[in-house]
Amino acid sequence: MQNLDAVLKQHAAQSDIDADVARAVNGLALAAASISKLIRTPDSATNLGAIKGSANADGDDQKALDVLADDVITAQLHAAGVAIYLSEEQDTPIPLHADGTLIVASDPLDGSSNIDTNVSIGTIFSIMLAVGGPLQCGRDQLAAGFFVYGPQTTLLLTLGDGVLAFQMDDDGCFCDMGWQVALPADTQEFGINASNQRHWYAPVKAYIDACLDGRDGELKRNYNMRWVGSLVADAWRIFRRGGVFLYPADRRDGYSQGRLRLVYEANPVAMLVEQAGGKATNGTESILDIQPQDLHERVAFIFGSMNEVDVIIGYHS
Ligand code: AFP
Repeated sequence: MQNLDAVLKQHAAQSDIDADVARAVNGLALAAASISKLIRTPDSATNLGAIKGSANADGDDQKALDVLADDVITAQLHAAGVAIYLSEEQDTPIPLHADGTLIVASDPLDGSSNIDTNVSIGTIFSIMLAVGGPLQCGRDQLAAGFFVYGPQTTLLLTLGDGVLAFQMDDDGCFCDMGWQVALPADTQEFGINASNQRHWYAPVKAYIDACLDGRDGELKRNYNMRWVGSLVADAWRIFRRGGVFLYPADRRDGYSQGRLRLVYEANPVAMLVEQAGGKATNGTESILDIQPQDLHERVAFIFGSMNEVDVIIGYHS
């Protein structure tokens, strides 16, 4: 089995841009290995879930690990010669190298509310050409992926030609899992935070009601539900066995466009989903075709098994 380094070397041989992409992904892998070690190292003096007293661009409390992960990633992207870093933890774009060719956008620590509950958390990233500027459609991504810091430390990666999966060994090396990543087209498993049901708009409410009605309902099949509350953990499960994930827009203040951020959460996951044969939408439009207007803008995010996402789109039309 090839390890990540070998896969990136092969990719780098194709063109200069690909060589820069390979360097950036390698830098992110080094950062992820450090973050994974930080999470696993017993240290009673440091509470990684401690609130830093500062807030990110969206007013979310920053946890100690949010800031630590952001610092580690910034340092590795600087070492990798990246031009600009876009982060959930930084209000504005961070210039790194004026002669760099790439922009890397990242959610350095996804699932912060799960940090001190020993539930899987992760790092999400998107790589684009610097010439396109910070607000590019997801279709313009050159590469995307996410790391999961769970029972295993893993990476799901696309370089624009299918999806590859890696697991980190004790030396911090990411080894190919030999898994042909292909999203099953059908599923009977959905993921949504059902505590928000009273705030949902009619299409999502009707779909989830139909799922809960089971075999006697209009969808004529029984459904299961899973919700971890970490996008990376819910996404990894869906890549593994199929399913649909919904974080829709709802009537709560601040949620008229959902909760997840388009540039560094939805776009990279959507690229992986489409590369694995699935579908990603806001209910009416493909996520990858949405033109971002703001670095931290939110988007209603629905993705997963192709045929089931089509059913959900049907409820929106
Ligand atoms: P945090 O990083 O603030 O924990 O948010 C995690 C997240 O962005 C995403 O990973 C989850 O899918 C979603 O929010 C969970 O949201 P709820 O807490 O509303 O279920």
